[in-house]
Amino acid sequence: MDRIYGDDIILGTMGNTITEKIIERHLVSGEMKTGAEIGIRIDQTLTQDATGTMAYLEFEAMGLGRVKTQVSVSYVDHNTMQEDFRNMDDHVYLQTAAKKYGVRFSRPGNGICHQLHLERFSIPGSTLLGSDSHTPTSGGMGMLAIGSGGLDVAVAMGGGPFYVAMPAVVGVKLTGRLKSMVSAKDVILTLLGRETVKGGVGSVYEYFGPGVATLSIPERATITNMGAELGATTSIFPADEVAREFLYRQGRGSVFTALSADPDANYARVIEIDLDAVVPMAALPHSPDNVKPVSEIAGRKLDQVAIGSCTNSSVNDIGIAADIVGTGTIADNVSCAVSFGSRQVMRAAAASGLLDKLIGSGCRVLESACGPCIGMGFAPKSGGVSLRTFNRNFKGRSGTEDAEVYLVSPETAAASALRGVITDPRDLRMEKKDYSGFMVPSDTLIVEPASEAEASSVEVVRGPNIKPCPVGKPLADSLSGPALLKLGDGITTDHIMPAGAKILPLRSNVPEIAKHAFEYVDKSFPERALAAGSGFIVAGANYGQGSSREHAALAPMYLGIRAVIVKSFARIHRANLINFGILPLEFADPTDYDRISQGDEIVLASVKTALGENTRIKAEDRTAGFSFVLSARLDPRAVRILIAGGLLPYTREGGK
Ligand code: MIC
Ligand code: SF4
Repeated sequence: MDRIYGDDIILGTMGNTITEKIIERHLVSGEMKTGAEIGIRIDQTLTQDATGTMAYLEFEAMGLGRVKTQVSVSYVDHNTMQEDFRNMDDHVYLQTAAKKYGVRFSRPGNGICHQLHLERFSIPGSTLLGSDSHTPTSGGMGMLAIGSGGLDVAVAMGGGPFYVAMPAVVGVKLTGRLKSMVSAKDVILTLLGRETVKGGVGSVYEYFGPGVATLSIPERATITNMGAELGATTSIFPADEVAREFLYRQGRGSVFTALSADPDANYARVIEIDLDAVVPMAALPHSPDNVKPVSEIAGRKLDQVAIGSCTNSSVNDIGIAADIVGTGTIADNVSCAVSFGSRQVMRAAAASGLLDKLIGSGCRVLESACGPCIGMGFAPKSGGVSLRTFNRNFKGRSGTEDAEVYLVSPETAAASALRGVITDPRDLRMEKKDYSGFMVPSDTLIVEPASEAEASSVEVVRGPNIKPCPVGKPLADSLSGPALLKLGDGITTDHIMPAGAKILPLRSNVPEIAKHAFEYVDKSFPERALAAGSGFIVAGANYGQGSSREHAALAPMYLGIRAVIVKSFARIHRANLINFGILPLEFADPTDYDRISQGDEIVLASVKTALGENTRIKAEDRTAGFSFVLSARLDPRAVRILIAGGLLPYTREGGK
């Protein structure tokens, strides 16, 4: 056991950060040297429906049997539309697989995985691995909570370690207290403005200082949730009296462990944020780091407001929004929708009168699920301006390609919905009330797994839309083919493998979903890739930022992509490429990127030998007639996985 119940504190050697203390207690392999690969034991896992079907198919394909973690939960929250049999088939597969393999199952309608996990399962000092990039939400409760691809979660469910580069720990010192109508969302937007969407790659953001105690657990979780947009490995807060009180109210006081960094903890660098000085902020289209104070964009007309998502759907987020819109009615030019993070929040809203305020003001009340955040309905009109309390505003993610999506706090969203134009909520001169006392914990929609003895009689039900996970081919010594796409900087997983109401139902069917790869970038890509039989993607910096969806690696693999050649990668996507046998390569000299054109014939001769020796890889552009050097930065285990054709065949062959 890694956790100590009651009032004990987690001790480590002196001078340690919280991150180091938790890693030290979970270290299975490697040395805790920044950048070096470490293997850590995982106490808890979470999956959601859009990544979960593949994760359980992979768990089955590796023959792992029953889960070996302390807690594993399978949530259904992303696709709850059930517009035809496919979606419900996924849910039935997930429910029966959970029952058989020892996983708790959170039924559709129960809420969003991250909000639910924070409420019902988070434990300070434990490790959590989730097949969703916003898994760090539980870092608000002092967990080391990391997002990854489904295959890594499948391995962790089977008791295997999770491998990751030992992060640099960046200290974020909070002082002061947030002013009225300024919120935790404004804190993380401020940080994103400073650090950018790639500023956190290879780092954990660890919060400390006197300002921490002024923030509630859901406020801390808003900050750790959207820390994913920094590209960080995760973000974490101490576990203090505020955490104890939250767990106590959730009926889980016994799992509390106090957790803080040593006074002489060593951070790689320290950022200071004076909460008194934070002002309402907005991320402008089309990137979460494109931030400006709301006061600078006030007055812009809008069409839509959406309140909810795993970033901002706690009872106090909904509370302030309802209190604001409840003072009047939603402006005629605005359609305003609200989704609650969990059924617990929804019931608290009903019991406290907040729901009545929302309905009375003209809000549209949606199910407790991801909903509009992942383009499942509520798409804006053509060129529409939408204000959302969400965490991502990548082009097209809302379901409308030319929509202008702004990310804001619930305060700013509600004030703007009321006035019909972007509004600085401080103009309303209101105070936030605390509705957390209305929360009554309930696990009615959580189904317990079968006992080990009963598990053998549980049949896993697979509908016709559920196809096996494709398996990669062992690495050939030489790779050749055309540069099928040449893309710029900041390509997101929403570009590579879009989501939304049309494509999400295909998550359990790789041959079908692959037809939509790069759909909004270049519709002809899947056909050209299949015709070429083998090829490459060339791109700029921070390739693969955003989601943990392994479909962004699986679909290109299925279409014959053998290597992705870029200036730099986002962490989770790079790991997913390795897991599916696609070489993640970086230009040794980034100016070589400019010399390659889409369609050029690229050859990587003796790549397998080069990888084995972990040397740099020589490449040739036969069309333009020049040679260039690529660097792979792979540790020995990743090399073995790539040579085997991916983590599935590697694990099957007994690789560790
Ligand atoms: C997202 O917010 O992009 C998602 C949808 O939750 C993804 C997971 C997925 O694509 O299923 C994520 O954040 O990892
Ligand atoms: Fe769901 Fe949106 Fe959160 Fe992703 S970011 S888990 S789609 S609510």
